[in-house]
Amino acid sequence: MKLEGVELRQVALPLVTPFRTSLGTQTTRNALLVRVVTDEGEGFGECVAEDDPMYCPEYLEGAADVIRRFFLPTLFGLDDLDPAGVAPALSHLRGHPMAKSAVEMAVLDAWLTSRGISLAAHLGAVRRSLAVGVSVGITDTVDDLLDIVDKHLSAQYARIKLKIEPGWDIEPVRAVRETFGADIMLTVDANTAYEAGDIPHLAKLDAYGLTLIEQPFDPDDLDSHIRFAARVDTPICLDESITSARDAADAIRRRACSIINIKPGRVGGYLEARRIHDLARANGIPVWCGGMLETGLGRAANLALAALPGFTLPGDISATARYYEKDITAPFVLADGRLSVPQGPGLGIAPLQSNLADLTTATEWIGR
Ligand code: OSB
Ligand code: MG
Repeated sequence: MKLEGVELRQVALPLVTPFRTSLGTQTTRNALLVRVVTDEGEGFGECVAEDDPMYCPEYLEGAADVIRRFFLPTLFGLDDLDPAGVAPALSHLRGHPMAKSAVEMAVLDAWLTSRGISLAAHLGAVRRSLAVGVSVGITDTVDDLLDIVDKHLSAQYARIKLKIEPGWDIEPVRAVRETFGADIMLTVDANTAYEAGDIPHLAKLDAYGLTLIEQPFDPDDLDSHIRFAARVDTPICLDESITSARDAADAIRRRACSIINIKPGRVGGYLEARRIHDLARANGIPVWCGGMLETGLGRAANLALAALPGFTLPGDISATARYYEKDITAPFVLADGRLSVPQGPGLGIAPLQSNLADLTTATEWIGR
């Protein structure tokens, strides 16, 4: 396959409700779409970097810049482009996993579509529908939180994840557990908001039967995760700390986590995500698919990945209505608490042209 040109498209999707985490409050999802045009057809990728480098060092404008300035000149020079060749071709360029993932995703979509193969089948999916979870932001009051959790449980989400930060941790967890009972699957995500000195406080979470505690400490502070994991019964899950299969192997070996959140963007692509899945599975470590408030394109690809056998916990892959009134694709709708895994060639879903036009804020064509 030969790359003929790439369209970089910025889209802006207003969120149905602001999403507050320990990192800040978000009201609009700005995303970067990558459309590759090849001699065998087209494909779409989504870059999950955010406006600001707070969750990770990447940010949207930087991702667009590194793609146009460094990735594309390299890829235009290849005579035979295939999905497995994207990461090796870009490996001399350090970092920027979310930008790399978006380009690899677009090449996967184009290549698989021209061969009539779904991303799910290509990755090794074993399920056609998945129970999914929902990530609940920090609210002004515990009563507001209970109302939101109640609504999500009524919609049959299989797992509730509460965002926590210092001052919003034990109390909301206790209230949700007391109100909705021992049977709901409940987790928390701190997005690195704590320090080693908080371990005695965080250990109180052990009383609430959480399925996991996600990323309490800095991405590079494996040591505190190791100490915390040794002190509590609740499994520790890493998100921000894991940026490659090598990181995952290291964290597992050092017992910094017993569960891994896999986000393809964070680890440089769906193929590296599958390698982490394979490694975790070989080590008896459950994985689940994290989310970055994806548009329908990223959601379709995440569903394909999360249908692999080692994804034994519900992912942060919620129905479209939890995020957006209008998405760039047809909406994903929960049925009995489950989402269907797209089965068509490539991503199995394409943008709705009129929605895409309405939500686009900028486009740029880069020819070979
Ligand atoms: O830490 O998992 C996270 C969203 C943006 C950045 C980081 C995270 C999240 C979420 C939302 O928790 C997951 C989703 O529903 O897309
Ligand atoms: Mg997280």
